[in-house]
Amino acid sequence: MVAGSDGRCNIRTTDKEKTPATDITSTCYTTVMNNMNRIKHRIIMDVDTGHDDAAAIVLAAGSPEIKIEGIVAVGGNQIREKTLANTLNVCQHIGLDVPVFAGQENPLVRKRVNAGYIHGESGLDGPHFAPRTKLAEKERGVDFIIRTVMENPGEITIVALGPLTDIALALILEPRLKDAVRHIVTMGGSMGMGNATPSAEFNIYADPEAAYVVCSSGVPLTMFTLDVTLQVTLDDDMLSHYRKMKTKTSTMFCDSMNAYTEACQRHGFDYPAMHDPCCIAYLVEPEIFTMEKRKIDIELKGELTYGRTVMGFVDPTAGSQVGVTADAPAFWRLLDRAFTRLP
Ligand SMILES: [Ca+2]
Repeated sequence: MVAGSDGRCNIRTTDKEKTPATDITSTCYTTVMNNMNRIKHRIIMDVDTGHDDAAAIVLAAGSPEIKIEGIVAVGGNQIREKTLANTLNVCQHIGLDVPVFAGQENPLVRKRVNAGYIHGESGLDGPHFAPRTKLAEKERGVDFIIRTVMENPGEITIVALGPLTDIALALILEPRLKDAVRHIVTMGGSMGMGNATPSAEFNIYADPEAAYVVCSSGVPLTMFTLDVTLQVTLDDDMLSHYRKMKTKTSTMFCDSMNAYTEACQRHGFDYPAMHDPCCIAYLVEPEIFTMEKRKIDIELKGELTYGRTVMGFVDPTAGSQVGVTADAPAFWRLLDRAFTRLP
């Protein structure tokens, strides 16, 4: 069990871990108190679920250092309607009772693109989900982000795992957000080759103008680019290790990763990288990564370089930092722990 959006014991008890009715109150109280003492970060996740987004939700839900205030689904890997459905499915499947909101459907300026060629027709091909009963909240995702951050100044970290459309729009609609948000941690960009184009990584390429708004806003920003996320890749041994766990969550992960692996191999990669979960792992255990302070600029005009992240020289005074190296075994240990805490 883990605590949810309001600190209540709101992971559903599964068949695997049934608790006698008389013990539920004291067990929940103890669990909640233990979790509240360990919480290091209150986060809003902005996702375009997505295979690696799903893994990031699992890692966050299974990490006692993290309290998820809510999840916003933005258009990205697939259209918003699908990323929202995938997010709701994942939350329902792992019993994560946090509010889920619809983010923006379209990028700020550019024509919409998606990554169905990797994540499939649904955006999360592979796992099978029970009929969905979990519903999205009525409040618009961007309004939820603004409201939650402004009501909790200095407390909320935004973990942005898709195109930065929602985050940019929130900063435009409420400029005070930049001083009220604790931190923005995002997966995106590349210092070397891109993956959507030779120059640009997908999340940035899918909404470069939004990335420009965020990176030029002066907000405390940490970016995990392909250079570091590609250091944490799945392989057959890891997949076999998780397949043996035979839990509801690990089975979803393995079914998802099988489809993701096949798609990656069709596009010239041996194994899929744990791109998005790196952001969660960093919050839980920052020592897993080495970082460099660098200014981050976004190329908006280049015909061949549209959406490229241009990193400045290492500069201890820069307001942003980028991941450089990852300790992959330490990452997998965190994911292992998450699986043991989920159904
Ligand atoms: Ca993503």
